[in-house]
Amino acid sequence: MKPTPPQKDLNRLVASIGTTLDRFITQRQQEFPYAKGELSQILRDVGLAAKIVHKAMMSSGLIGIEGPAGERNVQGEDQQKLDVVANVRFVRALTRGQEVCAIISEENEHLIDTGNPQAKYIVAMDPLDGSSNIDVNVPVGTIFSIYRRQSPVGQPPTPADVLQKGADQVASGYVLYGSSLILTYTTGYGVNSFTYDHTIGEFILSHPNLKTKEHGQIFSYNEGNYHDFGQGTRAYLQHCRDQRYTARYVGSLVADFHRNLLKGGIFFYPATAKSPQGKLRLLYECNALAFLAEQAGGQATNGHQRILEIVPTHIHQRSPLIIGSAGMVADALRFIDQPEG
Ligand code: AHM
Ligand code: MG
Repeated sequence: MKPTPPQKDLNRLVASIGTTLDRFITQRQQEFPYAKGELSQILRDVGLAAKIVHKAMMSSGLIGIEGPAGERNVQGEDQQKLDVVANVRFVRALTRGQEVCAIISEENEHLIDTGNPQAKYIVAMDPLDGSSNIDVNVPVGTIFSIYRRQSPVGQPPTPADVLQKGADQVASGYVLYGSSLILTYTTGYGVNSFTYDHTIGEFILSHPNLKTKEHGQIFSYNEGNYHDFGQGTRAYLQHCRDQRYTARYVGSLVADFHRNLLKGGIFFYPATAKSPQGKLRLLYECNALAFLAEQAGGQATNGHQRILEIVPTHIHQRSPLIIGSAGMVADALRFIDQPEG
């Protein structure tokens, strides 16, 4: 018999790997007696697709899937090849999981009927957000929102199924393909974030019950749009400068949001001359992050209304977005509400 190693070595050798995404989802399953495991399966499908997209991304420079695909998406923006890859991977994973009857994607003009009429859920997603950053190796993300369908189970889903306000989301989250691969989600019971351990192929709980600061020190917006912003917004941004806050803007919403969530801060994408309704999409960008922000103690508004209360009229509808630490968003609204003069 071999001698037993000293206890401290043994502890190191068999240290707990932590809680895997799968185990965490199973443990939290009892929060959804009505869901019978379908919602959990969707979250697992998202995790699987994220790993596959991450793998494609890691070798994109080698196998030639960086750069434009030569098509334009429904928003008239150039589709990058990885956008297309991510869209296919997520749509396939969610379709094969059989718990989703319809998908709305930034990359598809119309609702995708997954051919699962018995399924109770709808997913709205931006499969690869921050796509202009793909071919320069800057972090990008996937954003997703999950809703219960409105139409009766067994029938084909309709666009009305997805035109629900953000407050009706049953879950939302994002994947951040950054210096590590991170999956963050909420089902309305707090925000939890998982980091991918590639040596064992699992997401491990790394940021349990995330709460954002009431006030942070970071402000994030595209300075090139400054002169297009309303007077109140410009006054608040000047206030941020006067306070000597730190300016940080990646240009990938997921990355900017994740940093501000962890460190405390505020992100702006107001209406501009080029995008009079704002640039970001309500159903698969703003709502998902607004749900997460609120669950983490933050706030999200379009400048006049809580994001989660906006009733959408179009699946690709845009919205201005101001999101982040609750105290900073409240300060911004005070500046924005002041009469012009
Ligand atoms: P995309 O979904 O086509 O990638 O566009 C959304 C992105 C966000 O990730 C980011 O916050 C914003 O557009 C950046 O826009 P801009 O380059 O105008 O500052
Ligand atoms: Mg995109």
